[in-house]
This record gives sequence, structure tokens and C-alpha cells, in this order.
Amino acid sequence: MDSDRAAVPAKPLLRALGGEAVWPPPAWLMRQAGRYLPEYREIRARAGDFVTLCTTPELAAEVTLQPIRRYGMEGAILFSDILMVPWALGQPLRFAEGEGPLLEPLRSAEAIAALDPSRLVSRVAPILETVARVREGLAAEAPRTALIGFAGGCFTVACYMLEGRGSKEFAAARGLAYADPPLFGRLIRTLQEATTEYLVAQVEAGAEALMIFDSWAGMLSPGQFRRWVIEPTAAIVRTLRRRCPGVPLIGFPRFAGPLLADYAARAGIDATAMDTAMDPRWAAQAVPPAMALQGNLDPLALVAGGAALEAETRSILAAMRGRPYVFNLGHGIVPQTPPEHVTALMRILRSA
Ligand code: 1CP
Repeated sequence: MDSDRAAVPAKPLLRALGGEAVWPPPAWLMRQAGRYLPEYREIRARAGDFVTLCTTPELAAEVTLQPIRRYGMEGAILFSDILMVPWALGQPLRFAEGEGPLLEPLRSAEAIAALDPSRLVSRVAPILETVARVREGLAAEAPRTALIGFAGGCFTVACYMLEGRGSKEFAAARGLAYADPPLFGRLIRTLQEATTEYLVAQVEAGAEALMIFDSWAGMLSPGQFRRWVIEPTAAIVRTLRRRCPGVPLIGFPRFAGPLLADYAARAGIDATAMDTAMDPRWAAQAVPPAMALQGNLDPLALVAGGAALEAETRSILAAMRGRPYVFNLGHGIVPQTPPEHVTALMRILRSA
């Protein structure tokens, strides 16, 4: 049986994440399922609220597959949100129209102690069913496309849990990390445990690669970055290596700047995602040559399209040529993106 399996070439995304310089590079786009697509807006309206969409497997699987049908990306990312972990730990969550996510913020040691990781896997059952459905859908419709599962980094998720909403500063989380490190550490450890179980469960349901989004990592001082970003990520990765051997892991410490090199060396991940501000030529030198990089087109270049899109894309490709690499944006697609600009981008990539 093994020889039969070896005869099927691995999916391009998995080869690149495994350290092979696949060219043209495999591609997917953060937030590729989203409001810029009319077919997404239709399903979103049908679901009503966002949490319902994330916990209704037939609808969540459908929106995960929509961009693959249109554009044929090599990666499909599970349609869900990083805040489904706090939700599954029992923290009330809603998405207010035009306001983004709203959580009831954690205000005390008792509230942190009351978070219950034991209920997580049963509460996320519908999300795991989405994973299984998408995997089946890909096998039938897009056999070269790999399914990426994900979770937020512990620090980023803690930011939202303590602040209760998006913020420019996340002063509640960063302040608590300095003022009461044992208490902040307790929240981080709860998230570490919950995130590990959640990611293992996604792999068991059919995810073929995993990504950890630490979107607010770049707000931390170097010492705090090592303690609250690198260490918890490395702990999650150690367990994943044991329980999900061979599943590639992508880390995204957004706005880490030069700390990206430390993260790449010490978090244990297979691939490092670059944000829009990162110079890919610097990253190519700073990250070991066998480690895949992913990124980092500015989502606004995709909105602009035309010559700006082409020039920015080609400059990133030139910096990444010859190394394991996955094309992506440096942050999520924005709603005003014309869908035909994504078609143009895919054409540029395929002729690379
Ligand atoms: O009404 C809508 O359609 C809601 C918009 C939306 C979408 C489409 C939100 C609210 N989340 C998502 C999906 C989502 N979020 C995915 C799905 C897969 C994909 O296509 O990429 C993923 C991976 C996320 C991850 C996520 N959620 C992050 C990390 C990546 C990043 O963008 O930095 C963060 C920080 C969130 C929180 C969140 N969820 C939604 C919003 C608007 C926000 C940001 C809130 C803020 O800080 O202002």
C-alpha cells in the first residue's frame, strides 16, 4: 500500500511547506473566503450572524470551497475565526455589524480560573465536521488543494479575551502581562492547552496543515515576545509533533520585525508567514534556507490591481525564487477587493 501512496505526488502546498522549492509557488490568500465575494455575502446573509455561520457545517464548508472553485488556490483555509476558542471555553462572543468581534472581557482572576478547557472539543464539534466536509469536497472537486486548519496564537487570543474587542493598543493584556505575570501566564497556559487540543482535533478531522495566527505579536517588547509568543508556540508545536507527526505548521507572528528570525529558529514551526511590512529579501537571509516562507503582498495592492499589483507580486517572487515558498498576502483580503483582481493575480503567479 505504501508504494501506491508514494506514487501519488503530494499536493504542491504540502511539498513547499515540507521544504521543497516548488515553482511556480503554491498560493492561497488570507481571508480568501469573505465579503469581497458575492457568493459569500449571499451565504453570510442566509446564516444571519457570524458565529452561526462558523458553527453550521454545510454553510461553513460551502464558503471555504467558494474561492477554490473560482480561483483554484493550492490551499483552502477552514472558514472559522480565532475567537471560536474563547467561545468554546465559555466566554460569550458576538460579532456586531461594522464593529468586529465583541467578547465579555475577563476582568478577574476568578473569570480566568473559570475558563474550562474540558468542554472545548465537544463545543467545537460543528467546526470539526466542517473540516471533514471540506476535505471530502476537495477530494471530489480540487484534489491538488490542501486543507489548512488554524488557531490564534495564545497571546493574540488573550488580547481579545482581556480587552473584549479589537484595539490599537491591547493595553489590558499587555498591562496584565507586566503587572501580574503569574495570572497572565495562567491564561496563556489555559489557551496553550485548549489550542493544542483544538489543533490536534482539526488534524484528526482532516486538516493537512496548520497555521497559528499571532496577529498582535509585534506589539510586544523583545523579552515579552519570547515569553508570551515564542514559548507558548514552541510548547504547542512540541505536542503537535508527537500527536500529529508529518503535519506542517505555519507560524504568523505579525509585525515581529527582526524578531521573526528568533521566532523562526525557536518556535519549532516549519514555515514562517511574513506580514506586509517585512522585506522578503531580509527574511530570505534571516530564516534558514530549508524553511518555507509565506507571504506577503499588501492587500491594498490587490485592491489597486494593474501595474502596481504586477510589480509588487513580481518583486516578492524574485526574492523567494529558489527557496521553499508559499505565495500569500501580508494580511487578509479587504472587502473592497474586486474579485477579478484575484483572477489577475493567479494568472501572474501561474506564469512565474
Ligand atoms: O461579517 C463577516 O463576514 C466577518 C468578517 C470575518 C471573517 C470573514 C471575521 C471577523 N473573521 C473572519 C474569518 C477568519 N478570521 C478566518 C477565516 C479563514 C480565512 O479566509 O482566512 C481567519 C483565519 C480569521 C483569523 C482572525 N480573526 C484573526 C487572525 C488574522 C488577522 O486577520 O490578523 C484575527 C485577529 C481575527 C479576529 C477578527 N475576526 C473578525 C474580525 C473583523 C477580526 C479583527 C478584529 C479587530 O481586531 O479589529
